[in-house]
Amino acid sequence: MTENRYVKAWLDEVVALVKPKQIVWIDGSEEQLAALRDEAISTGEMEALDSEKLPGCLLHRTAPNDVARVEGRTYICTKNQVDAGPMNNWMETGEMKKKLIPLYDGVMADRTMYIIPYCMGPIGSPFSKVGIEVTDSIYVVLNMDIMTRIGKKALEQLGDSNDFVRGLHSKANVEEENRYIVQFPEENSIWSVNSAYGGNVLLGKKCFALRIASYQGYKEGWMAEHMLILGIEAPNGETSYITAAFPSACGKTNLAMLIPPEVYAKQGYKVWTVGDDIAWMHIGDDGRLYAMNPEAGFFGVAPGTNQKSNPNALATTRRNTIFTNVAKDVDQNTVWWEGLDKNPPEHAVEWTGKPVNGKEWVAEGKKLAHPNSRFTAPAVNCPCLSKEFENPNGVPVSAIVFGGRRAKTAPLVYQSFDWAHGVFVGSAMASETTAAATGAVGVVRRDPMAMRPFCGYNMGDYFGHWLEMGKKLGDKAPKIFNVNWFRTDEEGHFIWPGFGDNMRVLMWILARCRGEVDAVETAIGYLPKAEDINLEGIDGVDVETVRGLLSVDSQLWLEDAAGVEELYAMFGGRLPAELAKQLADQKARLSR
Ligand code: GTP
Ligand code: SPV
Ligand code: MN
Repeated sequence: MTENRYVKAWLDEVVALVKPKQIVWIDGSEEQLAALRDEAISTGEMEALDSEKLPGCLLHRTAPNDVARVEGRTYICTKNQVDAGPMNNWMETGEMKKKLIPLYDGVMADRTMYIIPYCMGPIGSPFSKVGIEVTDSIYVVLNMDIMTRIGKKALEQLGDSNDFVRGLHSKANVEEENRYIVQFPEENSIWSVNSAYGGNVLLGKKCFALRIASYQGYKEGWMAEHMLILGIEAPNGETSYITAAFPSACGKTNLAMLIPPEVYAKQGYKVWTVGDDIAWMHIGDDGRLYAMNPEAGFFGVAPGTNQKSNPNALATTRRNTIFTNVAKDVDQNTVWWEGLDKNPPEHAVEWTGKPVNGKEWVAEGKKLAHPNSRFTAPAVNCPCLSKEFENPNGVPVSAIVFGGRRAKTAPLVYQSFDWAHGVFVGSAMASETTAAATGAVGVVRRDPMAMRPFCGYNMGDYFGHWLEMGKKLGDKAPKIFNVNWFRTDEEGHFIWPGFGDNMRVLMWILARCRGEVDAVETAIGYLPKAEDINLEGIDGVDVETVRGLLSVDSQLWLEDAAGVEELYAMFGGRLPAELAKQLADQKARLSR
C-alpha cells in the first residue's frame, strides 16, 4: 500500500520477527472495517448490541487481569538512564530488546498481522504526525479507527518521509508476568506485548501522543500534554479556549463536555469540546499558544456517566461505539454501568462475562461494570464538538488549568502569580490514585502536570521545557490556574457539586484572564473573593460554603511543600534552579 522505503524496511524486520500467517493492510475503507466487525462478532471477540438503541455499537471484555494501564511494566528505554529520568522505569535500549525479542518471535505464526497507518491530528495539518501500528488484535484495529485517522490518508500524509512512529503490538497470550509497554523515544518506536487493553495497546494514544510526542516536543519546541481542550462561547459569539490537565479519571472528559448551568445558558453562553485527553500545543505565528487535539475519538470512563452528569458523553456513545468491560443488559441487548441509573438490569452479564442477577449483585455491593470500564466513541458523535476540531492550527489558549483529587489541601481554584510560578504549581500537583491504572486506589501521589505516567523523558528536563516555552511566549502566555473539585466534608462527601457547575469556576478564570475581576493575594497565589463565584441557581452551596472551599491551611501547605521538596530531590542537577527558587519562595510566604 506504500512505496515508502523506511516503512517497507521496518515492516520487513517486523515480519521476520513475528512470522505472521497472513498480513492485512488497513486501508480505512468502510467495507474492510465492516468485515472485521463481522469477523470479531463471529468469533465472539465482540458482541453486537441492539441495532436500534445502540446502532453500530459493540461490547468487548478483556481478560480480567488486563483492565487498565500497567505503570509498573511501562518503560522508557534510552541509551542512558538519566535521559529517562527518575519517574520512569528504565532499561537500556539494547537490553530491553534482548528481553522482548523472544516474546515476539513467531508470535503471529497462526495469526493475521494487521498494519494500521494512522495520523495523530487532522490530515493536512503541519503539526500532525503519523504512526504505523502492527497488531494481531481486531479490537485494536477497530478502536484505532475511532481514536485516530487511519488508512491510506495517513500514508499520504507521511509521503516518503522517515518521520513516523513504529508501533509493534502483540496481545501474545495476555500473560501478566510478560506484559511490557515500552517506548524507545530515541528511535521513535513502541513495543507493547501481552496486553489487549486501551492505553496499553492503542499505541497512538498514551504511548505516542504523550510519551513519544512529549520527547519530540522537547526536541522541536512544542508541547504534548495530558489535557482537555474546551471553548466557552460568549453571547457576543467570541470563544475563549481553556486547556486543563487532570490525572487519569479525574474529570477531563466531564469538564470538556460540560453543560452550562441555567444562569449562563439563558444568557447565551455555550461550551464546545475540542479534546478530552490530549493536547498538542505550538506557538502560533501571532506568538500565542495554540492547542490541537491529536485524537479523533474519546476513550472515556463509563462509570458515573449519565444523563445528568454528562449528557453529551452519553449521547456520543449512542452509535458506532465500542464498550469495554461494562455490564450487559441481556433483555435489552444494551449496556449498563454503575452510575448510569439506579436501575441495574436483572438479567445482566457482569464485566467478566458471568450471567448474574444484576439487582442482587449490586445490592450485595459488587460491581457489574469494571471501575475502569470505558467507551470508545467517535468525536463526530459529540453534540458539543467544536467547529474548530479539525482546524489544522488548533485553537488559541487563554488559560491553562491544573487540578487533581485532593480531599483537603487545594482550594476550589487559585491563579499562579506568573508563568514560572504556574510551572511550579503544575510540578507540585498531587492527586489520589484512580482505577485508570492497576494498583491501589485513593492514595495521594505526586503527579506533576498529570504527566507522571506519560512523560517520555527526564521530568526535570520537562519542567525546564515548560519554563522555556513561557519565556518564548512572554506576555502572550496563557494564565495558569489550579482547581480542585474534590474537597470533602467530615463524612467524606464532595462539598462542591462539580460537573456543569464547574463552569462557574471557569467563568472566574476567564474574567481573570481579561483582567475583569479582582483577587486576593495569598501565599499560594491569587484566590477569588467568595462572592465572585457566581452561585445563581446552584443547589446546596452558599457563599459560606465557597469561603470554606477557598480556605488555605498554611500547615497543610507546608507539609505539602515537604512532599514537593522530596520530589524535587529526585531530579538532582536536572531540576531547573527556577523551580527550587519557586519552592523556597512559597515556603517563605507560607511561614510568614
Ligand atoms: P482519563 O480518561 O482516565 O484520562 O480520565 P478523565 O480525566 O477524562 O476523567 P473523567 O472525566 O472520565 O472522570 C472520571 C471520574 O471522575 C468519573 O467517575 C466522574 O464521574 C468523576 N468526575 C468528573 N468530574 C467530576 C466533578 O466535577 N466532581 C466530582 N465529584 N466527580 C467528577
Ligand atoms: C488514562 O488512563 O489517562 C486514560 C485511559 O486516558 S488509557 O488510554 O487507558 O490510558
Ligand atoms: Mn487520560
